[in-house]
Amino acid sequence: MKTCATIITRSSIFIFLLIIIACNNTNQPSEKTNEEKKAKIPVPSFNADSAYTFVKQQVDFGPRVCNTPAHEKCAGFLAEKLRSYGAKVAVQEGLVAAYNGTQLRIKNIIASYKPSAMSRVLILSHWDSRPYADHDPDPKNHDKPIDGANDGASGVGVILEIARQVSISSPTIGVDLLLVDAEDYGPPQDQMKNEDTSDWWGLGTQYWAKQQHAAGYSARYGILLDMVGAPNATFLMEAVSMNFAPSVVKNIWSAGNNIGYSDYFIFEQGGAITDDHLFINKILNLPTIDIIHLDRTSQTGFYPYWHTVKDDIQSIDKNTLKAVGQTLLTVIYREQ
Ligand code: AHN
Ligand code: ZN
Repeated sequence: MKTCATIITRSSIFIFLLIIIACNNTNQPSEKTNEEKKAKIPVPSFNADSAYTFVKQQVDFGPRVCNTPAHEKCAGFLAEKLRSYGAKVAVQEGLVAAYNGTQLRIKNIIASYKPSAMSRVLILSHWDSRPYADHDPDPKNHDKPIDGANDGASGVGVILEIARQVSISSPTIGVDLLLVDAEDYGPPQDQMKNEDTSDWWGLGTQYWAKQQHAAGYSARYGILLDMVGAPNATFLMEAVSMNFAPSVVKNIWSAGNNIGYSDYFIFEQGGAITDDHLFINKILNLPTIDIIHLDRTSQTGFYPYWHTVKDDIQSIDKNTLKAVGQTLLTVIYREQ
């Protein structure tokens, strides 16, 4: 027989449960469902073998130093490849003065997907290679050009594989892939030592930032890839990126960690680097970050073969290309 007390207890438990359900439906869980929805968006699998082939194809032209036939041929290869993956491709040609007065014929190559979409993301890397191995342990190599398998070709290889993936299945947002020229024509190590030489780097990016390929260009944010192919690379949270676009850095580092690449994307602040992203932030005001291999234990602060003749195809590791490429695809495809 039910007593009055049991009825009261039962109904109060019922009401209590209703309150809990009601609360659950209003507060944070709606955010949670958004996150959950995002996590269910399928992300294509980045093919590191394909990216590696793209790195090798660039290196096989020889050093892509401005004003050389290898540079000219590689530009044609890159533009053609991007066109073959269905992008709208623009080649921006220009003449810029190097630190030593040399006039450099530059080509910035821009591949756009969904060019009329308002919501876009910009991914960039430099495609030229440095004319001097000025950090080589052997001084006889200091005036030799480098292959730049890691310094240049690795970022471009990742970008070409992203183009291939986007051509197969389209993400919601528009994507611009920008291959900038003449990043690495800065003065050799022992010249102009006591001057600020920042503006002699990133010449192609400076050119593009002052006049984009499309009038009124804008994007939500930009991601620069620099030296993303060495074995066991460590990507510290570079200081210029943290200054101009901290939330973009944190979002990408979280995405990388969530899918298992915590050995690469390290939640530690690194130093400030004069790199292409600096000019895009300063000139265009477009929040842009740098995924760059920073190594606290090496002499230069970069990967050990930086600006040496050993920056060749042998120094490229597919695992690093995969970590960076898969993280980027995750970020791009989950952007709504
Ligand atoms: C300077 O050494 C001033 N900046 C490094 C940017 C760079 C060179 N990235 C690749 N090569
Ligand atoms: Zn370099």
